[in-house]
Amino acid sequence: MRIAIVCYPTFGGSGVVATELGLELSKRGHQIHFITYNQPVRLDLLNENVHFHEVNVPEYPLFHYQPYELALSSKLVDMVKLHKIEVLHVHYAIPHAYAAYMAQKMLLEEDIFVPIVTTLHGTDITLVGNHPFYKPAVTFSINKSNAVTTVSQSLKDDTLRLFDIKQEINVVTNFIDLNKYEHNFTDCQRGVMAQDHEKIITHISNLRQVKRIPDVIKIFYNIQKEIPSKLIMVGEGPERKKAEALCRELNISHKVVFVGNSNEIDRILCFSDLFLLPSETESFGLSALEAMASGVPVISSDAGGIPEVNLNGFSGYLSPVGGVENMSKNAISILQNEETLRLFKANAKKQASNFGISQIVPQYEAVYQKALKS
Ligand code: GMT
Repeated sequence: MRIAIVCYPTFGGSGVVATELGLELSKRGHQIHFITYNQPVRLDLLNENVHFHEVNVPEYPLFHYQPYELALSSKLVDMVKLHKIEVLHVHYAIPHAYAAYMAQKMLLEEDIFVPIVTTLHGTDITLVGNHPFYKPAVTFSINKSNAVTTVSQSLKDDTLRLFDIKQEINVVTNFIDLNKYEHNFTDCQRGVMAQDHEKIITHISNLRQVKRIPDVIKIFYNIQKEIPSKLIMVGEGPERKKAEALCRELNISHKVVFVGNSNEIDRILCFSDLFLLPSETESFGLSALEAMASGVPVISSDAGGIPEVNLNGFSGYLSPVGGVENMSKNAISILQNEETLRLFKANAKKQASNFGISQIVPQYEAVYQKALKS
């Protein structure tokens, strides 16, 4: 099949999922065309099955906001005609589903039909898309898609609760290439981050408010009082400065390393002992799955789709949002006993194996086939 994938090319989970999906589809013989404003961050390898087309938005001083949707729609029309694209798969509804609908309409004028598959990722529904300024357009473009998927059951429930949806919604969960996270815990160069007797705690996100970054710092503050440890903060975002200030206030700056955005998540997770994800809302929690695939147990909130990924008392622990004391206690209970830690690490890996890429990608292929018949 010739498939166009539209996504955000940044470090966010939706772009990562879209990129990994495209690469796996290409290995299965499909022709994949990424259409976005930059080459996706995890797309380092273009080959005869993987292509990248950049959406350019020319600057014009009249515009206070540059019309990205317009440029994207036009690009989609051109690419569908040039490469005989059979399916448009858009990740994150805003504004991709809307732009795809316009492209579909323009192509129909020339008797070309290309179905739209929209994958909802989370904040396009729970935070941004739900805003009254966007809601009518988001509802419209979801309903006009030929197939709709969500990355968890929880996100499907939220979509049906918050929007007037006439479309069937298929749950196709996020996934992971388990091979990328196969490593030996004794060979991870953990010495670069901590001394032998110290445990390594990790948090990875875009450091936005929804991730409750101050909770991450406070949980670590409680942990390090009981267990010699270091905290690695991966990612960039608006909460970073506040987090650094909180570390100074709590006098733990020397134990916390902010590494910024990284393309070496697998290396960092390789030497991590525990992952923290206390988010306010989370449709899935891809970073938690990446941690688990590396054999890192997860201390998280029970928000949104996280309980579908992290199993309480097995791969880690779940607590109510804001339950810093509870999360700290659970973290310490895992870290303070080597045998318990080993068990949780093994369980985390086992739980992650339910989300292997080869189990999930055929589900998208089935959705494409269905959309083609619509
Ligand atoms: O978490 C973010 O703020 C980034 C956002 C995105 O669109 O990239 O992540 C969302 O999609 C990910 C991939 O499907 C999910 O794993 C995240 O849980 C989801 N984030 C939220 O729902 C807050």
